[in-house]
Amino acid sequence: MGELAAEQHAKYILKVEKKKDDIESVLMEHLRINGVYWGLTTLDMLGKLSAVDQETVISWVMSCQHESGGFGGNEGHDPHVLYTLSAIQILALFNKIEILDIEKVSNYITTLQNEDGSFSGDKWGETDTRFSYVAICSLALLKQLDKINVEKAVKYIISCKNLDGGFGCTPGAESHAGQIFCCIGALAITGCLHYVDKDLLGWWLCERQVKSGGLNGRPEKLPDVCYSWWVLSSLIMIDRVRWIDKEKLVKFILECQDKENGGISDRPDDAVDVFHTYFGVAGLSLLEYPGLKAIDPAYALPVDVINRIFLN
Ligand code: GRG
Repeated sequence: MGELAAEQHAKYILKVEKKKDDIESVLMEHLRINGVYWGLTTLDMLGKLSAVDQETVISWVMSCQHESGGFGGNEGHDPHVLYTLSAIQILALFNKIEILDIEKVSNYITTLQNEDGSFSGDKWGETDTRFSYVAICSLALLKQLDKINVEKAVKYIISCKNLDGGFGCTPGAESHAGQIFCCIGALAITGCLHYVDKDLLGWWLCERQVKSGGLNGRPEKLPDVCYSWWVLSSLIMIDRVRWIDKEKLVKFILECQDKENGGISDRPDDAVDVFHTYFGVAGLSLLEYPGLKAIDPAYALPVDVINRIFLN
């Protein structure tokens, strides 16, 4: 198992960031801004954010903004609330939120709230609890939460709660760890975790740990490093993280590293990518692995960044 190959992971992220024509970059072209957020947050947790040229990143992020105020996944792409959160998070990492036209960005997000309290991801109207989280997290980071109907947003999220204690993407949809993160994160940010049956949900979440120590996203599925984030952050927010075997999970994540060339994969011996590298390092940070900056389980940004925004 060994240790976290921190230097190699930082090198891997810096290298991927520069590449534009390999298969991973082509596949991620439409959501490049998400990839940049994953990469930069990983570098920050590893204490290596200063290796990046801030100015270049910031001017590229701003070039992804649409006249509506929302951000696209890449230059010239249509805006979506998922990409808008990544843009805000990247600027937050560099302490540059103030360069945004906050009114314009928050108006874009506000117009996506529907009558029933749910959020659409963009003007085409699909609703999903992912978009509720993203809208709430974005507006909270911009200190503009009072622009939406928070009570209705919370009511909608609660309507997505299932009998097993978990949450799905819409009312009645199957519980899934990714959606649970979104619902619990949104409820944590809005101070509404009292609506959650913490023991019932904590039980469902800790049952996600399989023999190898890794976590899956729902019953009978394979473990995947990304659930080290979705499941663990939720367990921390509801104060039940002691219900999983932390040591075994650390071991599983470390087994998914490419120790030579850097990067972390979904499962041992698979190909690495930026998404799993981020979730692996973020999971280790939540597990208090030595040498990593702490990450906030609700905002998915380093705790010092969150403190700078809310305590200053
Ligand atoms: C800022 C961290 C952060 C997130 C933004 C986009 C988003 C908000 C949340 C996504 C939550 C989510 C639904 C995550 C799950 C992603 C995933 C690996 C889905 C795979 O689903 P399946 O059905 O995989 O292919 P399983 O593991 O169920 O077989």
